[in-house]
Amino acid sequence: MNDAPLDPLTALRPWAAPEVTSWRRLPMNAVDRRPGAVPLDGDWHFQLLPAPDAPLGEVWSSSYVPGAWTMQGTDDLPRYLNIRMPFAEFPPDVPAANPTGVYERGVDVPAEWAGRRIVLQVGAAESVLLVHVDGRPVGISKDSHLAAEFDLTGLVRPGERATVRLTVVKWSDASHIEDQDQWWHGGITRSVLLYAVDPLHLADVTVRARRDGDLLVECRVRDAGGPLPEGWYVSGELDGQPLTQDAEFDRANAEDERVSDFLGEARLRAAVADVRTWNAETPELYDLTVRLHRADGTVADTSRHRVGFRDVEIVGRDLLVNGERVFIRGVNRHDFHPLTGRTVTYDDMRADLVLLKRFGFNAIRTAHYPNDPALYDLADELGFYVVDEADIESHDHAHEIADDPRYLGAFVDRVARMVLRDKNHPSVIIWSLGNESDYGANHDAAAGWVRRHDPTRPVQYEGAAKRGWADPGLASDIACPMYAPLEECLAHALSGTQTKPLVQCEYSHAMGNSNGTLADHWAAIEATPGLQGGFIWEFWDHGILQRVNDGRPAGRGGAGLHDNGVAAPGHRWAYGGDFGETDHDGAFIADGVVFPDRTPKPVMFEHREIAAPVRIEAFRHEGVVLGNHQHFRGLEWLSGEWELSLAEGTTLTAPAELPVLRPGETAAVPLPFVVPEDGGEAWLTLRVTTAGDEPWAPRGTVVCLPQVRLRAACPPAHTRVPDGTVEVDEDGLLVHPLLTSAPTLSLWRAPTDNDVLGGMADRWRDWGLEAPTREVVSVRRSPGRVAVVSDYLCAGGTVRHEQVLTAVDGGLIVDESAELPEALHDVARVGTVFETVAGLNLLEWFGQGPWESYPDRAAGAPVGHHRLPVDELFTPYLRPQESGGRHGVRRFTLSAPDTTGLAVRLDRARQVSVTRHRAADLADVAHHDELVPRAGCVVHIDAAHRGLGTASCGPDTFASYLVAAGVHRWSWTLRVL
Ligand code: IPT
Repeated sequence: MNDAPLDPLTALRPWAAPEVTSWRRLPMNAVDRRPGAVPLDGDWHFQLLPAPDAPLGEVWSSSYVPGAWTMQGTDDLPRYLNIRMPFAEFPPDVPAANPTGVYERGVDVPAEWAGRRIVLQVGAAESVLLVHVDGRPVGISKDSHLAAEFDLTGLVRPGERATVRLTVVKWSDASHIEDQDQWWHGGITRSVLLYAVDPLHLADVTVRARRDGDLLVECRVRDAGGPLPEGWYVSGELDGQPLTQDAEFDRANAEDERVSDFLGEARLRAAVADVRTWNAETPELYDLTVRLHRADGTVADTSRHRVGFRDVEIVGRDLLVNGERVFIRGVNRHDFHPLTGRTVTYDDMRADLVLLKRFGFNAIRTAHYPNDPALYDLADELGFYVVDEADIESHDHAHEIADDPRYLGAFVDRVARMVLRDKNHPSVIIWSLGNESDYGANHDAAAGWVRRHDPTRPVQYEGAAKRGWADPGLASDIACPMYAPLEECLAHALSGTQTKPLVQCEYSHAMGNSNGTLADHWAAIEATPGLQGGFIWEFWDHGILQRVNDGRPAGRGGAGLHDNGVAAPGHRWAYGGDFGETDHDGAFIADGVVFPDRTPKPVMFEHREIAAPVRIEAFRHEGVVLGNHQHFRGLEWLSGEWELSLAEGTTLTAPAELPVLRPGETAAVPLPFVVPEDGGEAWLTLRVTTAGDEPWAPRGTVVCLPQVRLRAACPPAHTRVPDGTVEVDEDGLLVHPLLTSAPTLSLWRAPTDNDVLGGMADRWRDWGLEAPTREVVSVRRSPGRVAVVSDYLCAGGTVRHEQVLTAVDGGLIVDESAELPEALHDVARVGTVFETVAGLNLLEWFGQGPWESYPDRAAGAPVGHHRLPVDELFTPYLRPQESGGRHGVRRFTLSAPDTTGLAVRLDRARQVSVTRHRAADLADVAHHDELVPRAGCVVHIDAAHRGLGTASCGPDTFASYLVAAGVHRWSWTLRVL
């Protein structure tokens, strides 16, 4: 029997009561209280109980705040499930086994806080927070991604020590509406602090700053003790210039009999002349200070804000920022960290945003909850358009909850508190009501609240847009589908029935080796009025750094245990199932454009080029036409250098003078080079870098590499007159001193995540493409030439392969063909594979690079002379899969440090890969750390290679990137260096 006195905070089991969204929690507001506060971050006494009503034990351990206990050595480990809830109970119920963290610490309340109003702020706790001070109940809060404040005045004594206890219950009714696609954790994941204000204080400040320079600051004032004292007033200044008090508003308020003595309202105004407007390209900010004065003029409270003047409107079917139809080059971002799980620092967030800026992104959707508050400060400062999303995703029980009145309060509460917190950020251009929660009356209620409270921004909700892009109902001003096929978007934009801007809230799923057809999407978006962009899913691969020996998260001590996307020996990036969960969604959590340590994946370079602010529009006679593709900026912040790459020569460079161009303008620029007569295929690249330091990039950072071909290649004039000898074995396989495995036909690749989840991998397995049986049909020898015909017998059909090996001066020409029967209409690749001796560790090539590229993800890899160590060619996707390919390769050498090696010249630009892994090596393991590199190189030369697409969640690649049945021909020459 537990004879402890009944605790009101637990007695009503608030963790299974959706009607209880909070108890005695203070209203959300936009006043920043961090300056002058007492931080309570650090080690807290900690106990993990098996259930919220379990008795406290005797033994305390410690846990670091902010942080998730699931990442700090408890037996309650992270768990990944996407849609399905991790327990069977139906909303609002939760399992009896319900990990509950009890955090406790002493807090010295400063003596000088006597007479002040003392407030506790808990940055975020998931999913229910119960607060006690010195054993007395203080309050309750839900919403794992917004701060909760509680008034401790009268409960703590200035000059004395108080014991603060924060009880965090992991599973609750709220978990059912926090069913986002991410790891489940438990803990206090954002900072905790204590602050004091004068009883007479600013309860909230709302800033409205328009692009015409009109500034309105609305202040709400309260006195903790009750009625406001006589004579208070507010003042303010913007960049040092005093604001005007809105006397007319004061007069109207004074005459309004509804206005009581308990709530003070005041307005400040300014009309800023020659205002520098805010947009994502030039995020101009002004400093605003608001002061609340007592009658005698002394200052009772101060609030500081950074203000951006800008307008967001929807006109017709266009979303306009400052009157411009801007493109939304967005990404979905979670608060994620591989060492802490969910807790991110200011520096982490800055690093995220700096990286995104450098790769051409201009927008963030805070998937799927309000991100850490500092994110929005950084977005204001660095320049991002933010779709701010409320913490609502009821994926597993979406239909039941959307209309469940018990959850009505929670929906409105979550949306309203987000708006109250973030309303002053110029970066926030759209409010989102949440994610994947069906569509019901609860959404319309939340939308109604926002429309009344903040008429200055559009509202969006994908679940509403689902019912019809032209008529999403009350809850969405934007047609914001997810993973809609491009042809459907185009059809809608061209239909004549479009009424809303079309901005996909999620598209181009970045799981593993992915994001095929991104350039095709953008070509269509930029060419089609009505289409305005979207948000790639997603920024991070959420791999948690894990020790392999004991399966524990490395935690905060794991700093530095990774490099270039790869976990240090003895460690790996954990995904679903790696913490012993039997029910999980595997590597679906690893679907970002950056690795868990923020190393950019190759798609980032693709994106950078697609978003290029300056582009080569055309090549005419002796010049090129350059265009400015920004919305607000000229080119003066950029500098350029021309590079001329000759296939049969080197790369010449010359400084480039960028023309003065306003957004949307083009100009012809003379060619800086006389293109030499010889040298074969010629490419001109404009290497565009930052001319000076930008807040997100030092001077000289590459911004884009637009390119144009000046001269095509002449088809190689092979002389096929045999000269020398060709050695083959009894099976007709080439015997060569540098090859450990002869060139044979390859039809398969290690399935990418898209291949697996899109069903291609299964089909290829059924067809037996991985290891067909090779049967020699004929080997015909003539002087200096061997012609080998073989059949590759697959369950799905027989592929006839012909290989003619001709010895020529100093080398070998390999002419090949493969005939795929109709049944094999969509294979991974058709090409040659061979393996080399060890020691050939450097690849030099003329073709696209230097980073990985594939047929449908090749817009960002310029053609040129590239060189990389073989070990750096491979991209370490978390779940090993086809990787390391280079598109458009014309020729390459593979050499040892003593410059011996081999040289390969291709008949035309082809997909090539050089790695340490056979396709089967990759397909056989689940994690990168299980791969054992081979000493030699595995070389693929593909006549055709299937595009990547995005079929792990969304559309597959386009038909034009598939490998067709029928006859494929290719040829290449092999020489010894
Ligand atoms: C969509 C989700 O909104 C997102 O959180 C993530 O799960 C993404 O898919 C895939 O990684 S929902 C999906 C069922 C279309």
